[in-house]
Amino acid sequence: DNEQSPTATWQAKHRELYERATRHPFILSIRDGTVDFSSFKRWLGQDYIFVGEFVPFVFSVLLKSWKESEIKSDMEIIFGGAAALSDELSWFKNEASKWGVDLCGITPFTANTEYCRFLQSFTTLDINYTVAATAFWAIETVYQESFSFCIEGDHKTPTELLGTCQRWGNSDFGQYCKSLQQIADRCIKKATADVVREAEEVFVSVLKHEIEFWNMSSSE
Ligand code: HMH
Repeated sequence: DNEQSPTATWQAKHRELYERATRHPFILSIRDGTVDFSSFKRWLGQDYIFVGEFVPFVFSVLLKSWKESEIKSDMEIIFGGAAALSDELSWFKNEASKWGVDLCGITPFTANTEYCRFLQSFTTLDINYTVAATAFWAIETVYQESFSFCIEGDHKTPTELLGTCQRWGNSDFGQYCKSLQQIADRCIKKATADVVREAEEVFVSVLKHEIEFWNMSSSE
């Protein structure tokens, strides 16, 4: 119900953009088994760089929740996400060695650099908790919705990629994204009109960055 969830309203309002981010041709190609493994390897290397920048972003959201949230469980949920990133970086290193991707030799593409700059703007500028929590929820949810689609129903996802899809597509990660959505919704409902507008803009920006990130991965 839209009154209950401002973020769900935005997902519906920006449906077209949302679908382009969560049902991108790259994701569809994984699901139907036609994915080009060199595209997958490109995505892997680029996402490793992204996650390196995502770490300080998530810790900045954690810090904002500690300063600005009166709900203790927010910090616990965000800290859970922050703590999981250590494991995630190890996963990338392990996956890269399996695929013969040299993580030291990777240069970020423009779409990645721009997305990372966007993340950095949250740590350097005075962006409030509501807006940052909205961005955090959106970033995680695009991956969750994309990769869960590759492992549900009648998929033909290559066996070699199932682990990757499971990483973000599993139901625990789905539950974690729902918790982030509840945090964002609660903050948005209490926010001023200006902050609500800013949060919606940030949601749209995340979708655009995610689309560009997939484009970069799938094109040669
Ligand atoms: C580009 N978006 C991108 N990379 C990720 N790893 C996530 C979202 C989810 O953490």
